[in-house]
Amino acid sequence: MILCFLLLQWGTQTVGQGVFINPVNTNGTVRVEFVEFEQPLDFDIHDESMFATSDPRFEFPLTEADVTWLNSLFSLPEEGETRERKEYRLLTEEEREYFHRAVNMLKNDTTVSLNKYDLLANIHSRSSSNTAAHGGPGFLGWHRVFLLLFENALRQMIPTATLPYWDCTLDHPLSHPSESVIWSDVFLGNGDGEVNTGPFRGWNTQFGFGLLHRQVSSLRHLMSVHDLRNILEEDFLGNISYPDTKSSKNLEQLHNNVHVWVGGLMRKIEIGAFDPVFYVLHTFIDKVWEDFRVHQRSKEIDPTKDYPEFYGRRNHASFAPMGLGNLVVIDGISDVWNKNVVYRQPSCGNSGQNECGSKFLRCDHSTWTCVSKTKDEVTKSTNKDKHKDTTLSRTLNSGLKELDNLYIPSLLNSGISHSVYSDFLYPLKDRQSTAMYSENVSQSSALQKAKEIYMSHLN
Ligand SMILES: *[C@@H]1O[C@H](CO)[C@@H](O)[C@H](O)[C@H]1NC(C)=O
Ligand SMILES: *[C@@H]1O[C@H](CO)[C@@H](O)[C@H](O)[C@H]1NC(C)=O
Ligand SMILES: *[C@@H]1O[C@H](CO)[C@@H](O)[C@H](O)[C@H]1NC(C)=O
Ligand SMILES: *[C@@H]1O[C@H](CO)[C@@H](O)[C@H](O)[C@H]1NC(C)=O
Ligand SMILES: [Cu+2]
Repeated sequence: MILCFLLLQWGTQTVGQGVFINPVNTNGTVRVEFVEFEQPLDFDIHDESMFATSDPRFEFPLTEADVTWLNSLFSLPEEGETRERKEYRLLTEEEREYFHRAVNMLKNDTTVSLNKYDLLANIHSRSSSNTAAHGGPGFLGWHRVFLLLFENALRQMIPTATLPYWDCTLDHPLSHPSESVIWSDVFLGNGDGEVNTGPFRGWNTQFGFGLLHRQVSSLRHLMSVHDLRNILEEDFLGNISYPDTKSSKNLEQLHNNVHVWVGGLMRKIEIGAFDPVFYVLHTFIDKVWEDFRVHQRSKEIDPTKDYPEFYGRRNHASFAPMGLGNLVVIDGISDVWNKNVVYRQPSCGNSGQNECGSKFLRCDHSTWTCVSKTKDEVTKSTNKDKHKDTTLSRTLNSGLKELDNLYIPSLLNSGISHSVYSDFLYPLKDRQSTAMYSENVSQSSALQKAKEIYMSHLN
């Protein structure tokens, strides 16, 4: 009886393994409340050992103020509230300033535990090991919801702020992508060592991880246009996700490489979100996923009904709790999250000086694609009068690089299990055992329980 009522009220649709519950209220708000991150179910399975064991420091109890604030982030854009997410280098000076200021306002706001920026980063830390955030097909949906929470937080500070994205395929063609203008003080600040230029200079982090630091370009590689083409050759979410996909088409693995390439805080799953690079990278990944969903629609595949039956770890089962509010994993593939989001990408074709629509980009006429300018190019072309002693800053930076290296061993001593992004590969050789977990949802008591918990929250 009650169930029927709910079904009518929330407009459920049947898909794949079970029932998809649309998380949106009739008035457009998302009906969720923030629940603490204690795993409500026993997901204790033998192959969890390769994932980060949660650091007890991340698990401090949330205060009422924390929960109230986190709850306030669970809302969808209002009707007509379009959020244009542009490539970082396409932002106007004013938009860039708003984004940077809003991020810093979150960092400065200590009305919640730590501060608002770090509390959200901590939510990612807590979720890194025991939810669908990583290591499976729930990855994209989890981060899509998380981005919306962060964007809502920005807009509480500056109502017009949105998330820019860092399209690292624009940097990939450079002979030294670390020289991209993205690592200048106009954008993310320096990438070598402690961040002492740009909008996030001098930032501290939490839990003893020191000052914000990076080590760009020391390991792995950025994503390329070729990677994007590979992704778009596939048709289903399962074809571009763990556990079932080889790395050249695995969007999560491709993104892991970028995390490692940036280095420093970004290199570790548990603490990556303490560097704002996390958000501009994830917004890019989300854009790639949205392009993929458009491609799916062109082939008459409905992305809101496409969740793979072979999902690997139990945390990625359709009805496992997402770990964000009382959403479940499959809610992540809904269209509601990005309904009001528009992605704007650069393309060659503008006339005049800024062919790619930005003084920070140029058009490569041999491939007819946009490519980032380097720091030097930008300095030469736009800042002739602003004199900079690059030799001095290089010397300074190489000194800092050594400093940066010091962080890595000290982390090793801290007793944290190091799930470096690279170790996040699902062991395909273990496919036999993982197949066990892709069971009939309605027969699984744990998942049944998850469903009940979810339904009771809706009640
Ligand atoms: C939307 O509906 C929910 C559930 O009925 C209610 O709790 C919430 O206050 C409403 N929000 C607005 C903005 O009207
Ligand atoms: C954040 O606080 C610092 C130190 O008090 C201050 O210099 C800075 O202007 C503040 N930033 C914002 C965006 O409020
Ligand atoms: C893509 O996914 C579909 C549906 O799960 C599957 O049938 C197909 O074999 C996959 N293709 C590849 C190349 O893995
Ligand atoms: C799942 O289990 C239920 C209950 O035992 C059964 O009715 C249903 O046919 C099963 N579905 C599949 C796809 O095996
Ligand atoms: Cu993540």
